[in-house]
Amino acid sequence: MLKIISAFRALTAAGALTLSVAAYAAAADYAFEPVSAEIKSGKGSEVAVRLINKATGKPVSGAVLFRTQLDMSPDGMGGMLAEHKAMPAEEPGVYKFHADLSMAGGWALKIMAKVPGEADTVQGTVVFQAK
Ligand SMILES: [Cu+2]
Repeated sequence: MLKIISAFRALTAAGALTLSVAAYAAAADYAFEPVSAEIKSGKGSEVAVRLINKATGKPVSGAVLFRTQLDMSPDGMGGMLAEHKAMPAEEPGVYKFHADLSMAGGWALKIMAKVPGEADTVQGTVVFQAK
């Protein structure tokens, strides 16, 4: 009986491991990239990212970017945040924001998103240069 139980436990553990690896691979199939890595410093700057499916190379529409942070971590100022507001989508797979960038330099948009058909949260960090 003990042997059967431990065999079952081993099987369950192996199954759980396979599942989590598969889920990770699926979320990693997506990437956020800058529409243009160079943006304007100042108020109302346009910050846009494109979500692509890495397997097909195609843009992915309909994602919900439920959490975003825009900060200057690329220039060692992770505590420096910028107010930003989501704008209506105009192009498939492109997610646009208006941001008030108080300083020129490197800005990172950190994103957590729900993608249609993907159970796991997709995360991304996109770096921009404000001039
Ligand atoms: Cu700064």
